[in-house]
Amino acid sequence: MANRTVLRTCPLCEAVCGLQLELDDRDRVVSVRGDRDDPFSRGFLCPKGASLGNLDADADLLDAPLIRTGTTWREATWEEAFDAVAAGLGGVVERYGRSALAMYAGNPNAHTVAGGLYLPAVHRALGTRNFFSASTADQMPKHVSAGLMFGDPLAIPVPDLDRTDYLLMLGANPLESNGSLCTAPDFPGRLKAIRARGGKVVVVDPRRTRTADRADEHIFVRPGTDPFLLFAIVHTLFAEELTDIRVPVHGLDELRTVATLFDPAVAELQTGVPADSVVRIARELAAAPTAAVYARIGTCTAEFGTLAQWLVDVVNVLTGNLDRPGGVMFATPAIGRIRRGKPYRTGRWRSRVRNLPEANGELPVATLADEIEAPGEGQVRGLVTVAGNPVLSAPSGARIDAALPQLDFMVSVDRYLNETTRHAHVVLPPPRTMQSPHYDFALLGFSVRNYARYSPPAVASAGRPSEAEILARLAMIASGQSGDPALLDELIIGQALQQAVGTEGSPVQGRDVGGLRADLRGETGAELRLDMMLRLGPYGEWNGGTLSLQTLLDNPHGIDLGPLQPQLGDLIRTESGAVDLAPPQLIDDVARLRLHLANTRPDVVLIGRRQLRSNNSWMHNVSTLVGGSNTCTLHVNPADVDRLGLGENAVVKSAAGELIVPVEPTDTIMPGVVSLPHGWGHAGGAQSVASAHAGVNANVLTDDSTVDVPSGNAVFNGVPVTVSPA
Ligand SMILES: Nc1nc2c(c(=O)[nH]1)N[C@H]1C(S)=C(S)[C@@H](COP(=O)(O)OP(=O)(O)OC[C@H]3O[C@@H](n4cnc5c(=O)[nH]c(N)nc54)[C@H](O)[C@@H]3O)O[C@H]1N2
Ligand SMILES: Nc1nc2c(c(=O)[nH]1)N[C@H]1C(S)=C(S)[C@@H](COP(=O)(O)OP(=O)(O)OC[C@H]3O[C@@H](n4cnc5c(=O)[nH]c(N)nc54)[C@H](O)[C@@H]3O)O[C@H]1N2
Ligand code: SF4
Ligand SMILES: [Mo]
Repeated sequence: MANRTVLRTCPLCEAVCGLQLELDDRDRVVSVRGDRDDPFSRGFLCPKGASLGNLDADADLLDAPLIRTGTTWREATWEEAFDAVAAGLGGVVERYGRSALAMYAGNPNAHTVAGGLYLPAVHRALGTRNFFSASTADQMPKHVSAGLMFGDPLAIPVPDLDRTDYLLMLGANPLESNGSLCTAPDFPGRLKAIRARGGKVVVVDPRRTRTADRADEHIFVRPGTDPFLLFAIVHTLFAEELTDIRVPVHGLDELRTVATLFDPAVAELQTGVPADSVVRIARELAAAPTAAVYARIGTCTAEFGTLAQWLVDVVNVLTGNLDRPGGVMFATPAIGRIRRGKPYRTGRWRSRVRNLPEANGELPVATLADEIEAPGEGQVRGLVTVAGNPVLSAPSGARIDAALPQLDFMVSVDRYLNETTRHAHVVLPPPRTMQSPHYDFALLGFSVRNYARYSPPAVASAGRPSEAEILARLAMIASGQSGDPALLDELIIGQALQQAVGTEGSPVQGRDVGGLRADLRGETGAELRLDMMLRLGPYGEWNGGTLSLQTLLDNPHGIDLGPLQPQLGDLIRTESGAVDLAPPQLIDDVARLRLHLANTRPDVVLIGRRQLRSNNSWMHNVSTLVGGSNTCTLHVNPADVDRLGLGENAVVKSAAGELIVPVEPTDTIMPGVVSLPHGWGHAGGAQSVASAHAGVNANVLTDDSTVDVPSGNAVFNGVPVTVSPA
């Protein structure tokens, strides 16, 4: 048989590039290219996408479920494994009740069909409030800020990259990360295009990154101090009467009052950015025909993460750039948004041990170890993890590593035995990437152009359940049901259609549920559900449009759905019906920021960084990706190397832990700041290549006792440390 060509979306990062792969007669990937006919990515490909074949062929990927007794693992049949899960979870519930169960959902759930469609069912079926995810080690401050300002935690505006005249970027390095909460394949090319059309790009980062090298201007900022910089921009816009508000707002006077406290001189002291630069940037933002402020992980995983995200959108509103072409805009994904009726709130319940508020139905991962360790009613005894590695990715990771063995039962859905899943009693491995379907339920809601693309599985996974089926089985087990997991899909479809026909203004209002169900096409429950969601969505066949699953199957290169459209009026869900510029919760948190003014500055602070050929903790087992610049080293400014007398290795100590790390002197990092990438520290030896490039776990140093208060998000940047020669 000859080789065949397969088109699919790359599932490895938020850029959602279209790929064209060649498979041999044994279904092995022999080449990967960017899909030139994808209207969104137009052939763009990065080294990770190019290695998708190697990743898919990794010999250390699990092919069968594993069951552990003591320190011994054995392969099991799927029925045995599900029985062991039923006994394990059931035992915990019987002995301690459902409040002793917890779940941790990791980052790849944002990329998988199973994560998008079946994770909520598992969560509901577990019947516990102990839900944790990578979101509180990542973007929870954005959700809380969007929830409080716009009334909808998913209404996160993205910079309109292709039309903006001025981009101010803080704490993002898309030349390595390829972008986040801003789905934009070929982010580097889109940045270049801004400058080519006469626009300006300004990067604010404690490191002179590859992104900064491509910008018009780079500004060093002290880690964790972005809110002071942004506040000073707000201050200047008011003081110089440069505001140009074009959307309905609430709380303007209160905002103006708090902003008087934070002038550019205060910002200079805190951030290290000269006051005249701050003033100039405020003027440039106001003068640009269109401008967008975009801030990402460097500003989210910080002590004042939510304040930073709020101030970013405050600046976007004050300069007239919210919901306007060339400014920051909201995507209109093909799968319509779920409109929430009630105004957004956090703290509807609190964590048992530290009394931390819930946000978006989640508790902070920074308190996961507390909940497992602290005895008493509600102590976590049973844990389900899906696509996550909190031992390497959560703050105080070493504490989690020590806490997990105390659980009565743990089950992990993961392709690898790694630092976290090695503590499980049962591991349920989903099929490989090429055997899985792909649709970006989450990421296309944060896209710089409206777009849709579906990839059915390219290779059959005979004899093993899809990840959707694994999660559906878990949901049924957790709710004490048995039978065919397809029943779960029918139940969900039935409920969704029932709701749609009963909703005023719905495109199918008053229609017959049975008739609608009969229209749906798909080979699996997941496909049927996708078909339904596409048909109901804003471009859907049931909504006067053309989209259904079949349309996407007929257009395997993806479908361009046009540039972003203004839509704030339809989207806003605040009580006032206007953008809330001064949510009480955030104004309260400004008091915490003011207290910070009195703190003495630590001698050295730690930040993170991302590496182009890496992906959090799980791509270090691909030999074509590791090595070279992709190694775990501590970036230190040469002045600090001299001052601290550092040699080849350094001892780095924080309140949480201590590491010995190889030193890499570089003037790309500010003096007084050191940077260590996360996701390294491979232990346990189950992954052969990763073990040979182990590195150290940066999250031994990060401290789970500090969180961003409004969101509960972890703090990875600006961690006080001491650095000395090893
Ligand atoms: N110090 C520091 N720590 C950080 C960060 C930082 O900047 N600095 N960044 C944080 C951020 S932004 C994030 S998102 C988190 C990530 O935190 P996590 O999501 O906990 O960690 P990952 O390393 O992404 O782990 C993903 C896991 O999913 C598995 N996996 C991959 N694909 C699939 C799949 O299709 N199905 C299933 N079931 N499993 C799969 C992998 O084998 C791996 O075990 O880390 C956070 N931690
Ligand atoms: N190659 C690769 N791509 C990835 C990932 C990966 O691990 N590797 N992870 C994916 C995930 S889960 C995510 S969330 C995204 C994240 O995508 P990005 O947000 O672009 O992440 P980073 O590349 O870590 O860039 C963050 C930048 O913030 C800077 N920084 C640190 N502290 C501060 C601060 O206090 N203030 C300011 N202004 N800047 C600061 C850092 O120096 C760094 O350059 O990337 C995704 N893409
Ligand atoms: S940029 Fe992201 S989506 Fe595109 S090929 Fe690379 S890893 Fe895949
Ligand atoms: Mo992330």
